[in-house]
Amino acid sequence: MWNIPFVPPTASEEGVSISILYWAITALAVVFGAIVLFGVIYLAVRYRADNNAVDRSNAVDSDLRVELAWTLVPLVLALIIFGWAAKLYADIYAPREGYYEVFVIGKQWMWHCQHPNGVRENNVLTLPAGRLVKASIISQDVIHAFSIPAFRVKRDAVPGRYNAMYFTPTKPGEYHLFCTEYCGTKHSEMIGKVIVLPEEEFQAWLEKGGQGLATATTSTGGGAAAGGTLTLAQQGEQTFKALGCNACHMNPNSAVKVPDITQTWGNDIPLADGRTVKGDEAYIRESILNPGAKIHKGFQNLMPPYQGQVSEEQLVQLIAYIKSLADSGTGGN
Ligand code: HEC
Ligand SMILES: [Cu+2]
Repeated sequence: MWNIPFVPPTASEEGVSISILYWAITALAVVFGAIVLFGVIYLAVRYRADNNAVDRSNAVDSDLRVELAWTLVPLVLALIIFGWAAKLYADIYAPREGYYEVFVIGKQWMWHCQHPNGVRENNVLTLPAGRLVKASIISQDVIHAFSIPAFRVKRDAVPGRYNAMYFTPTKPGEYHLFCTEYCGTKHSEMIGKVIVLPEEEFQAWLEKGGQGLATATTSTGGGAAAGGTLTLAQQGEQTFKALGCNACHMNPNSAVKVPDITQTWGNDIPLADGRTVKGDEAYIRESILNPGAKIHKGFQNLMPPYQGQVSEEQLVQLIAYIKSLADSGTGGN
């Protein structure tokens, strides 16, 4: 009982700022609480019924200065806290640049994590210290929530949608990982750990394909190609072929006229109904599962829907592959 810490360790840049905000709000609450508490005690004692020492004639029943003070001071304080908290919120949830990306898939009842170089981990997430991390989070079944108290971050894992959050781990060590959204019988067992390694150790760990640590649940990526693990994008390329996507896409002899998917990622996609959408994870995901929902302008609804035929893991791979086509200069802008 007594080894439960009063606050969790603070092991991310964002966590430090959030802790400062948290203690500032606590301090304000204590100060105002004390003013009210001691004010009540003082007035109750001074104006008690049998105290004849006080003059009760001409009692003041309003004073504009006092009313303005107790309205404006809390208003200004509340606005400062709002602005401060909104900035910290945006640091975690608004898009940022220059990150290391991991994909997190929640399922009843475990966390599955995928690194860009192909390393996979179950209920463990290994991260480098001192680097901005983007976690792209999705669920395979019900709503879960991915929570790392030591970093002061959490985000819902929602089926059908990629939710992102950003944070910068600072201190190497081992931290708790929780599901914080009730998700069924074994919700309380949906726990794991986040391991933060110094940058060089992390690189060495990645190169060894995620081996070498006491994380028996870690496994290397699919397809044992010569030379080691396949990257996430390479796994995606294999999945692409395995599902027969290349019968139409990336095939110069395709009988069906298809959009150039090297031009999909990061570009504005014109749709047949006149709208324009961004070629992001959500668009690619929907284009695979339910292609008819958004038809690329100038093309026909000839792609079969893959709903129910691809797993979340395969979708993450396919997205990484299509993204890599744009990044590698074979297309893109
Ligand atoms: C029978 C041919 C065919 C197959 C097989 C096929 N597609 Fe398509 N795909 C199309 C056509 C036609 C479109 C354009 C119409 C549309 O937007 O649905 C398209 C559109 C797309 C788009 C949107 C691209 C953009 O820039 O708008 C993506 C992404 C995509 N396909 C991925 C895949 C993946 C991944 C697979 C395999 C799981 C696959 N396709 C299998 C024919 C095919
Ligand atoms: Cu859960």
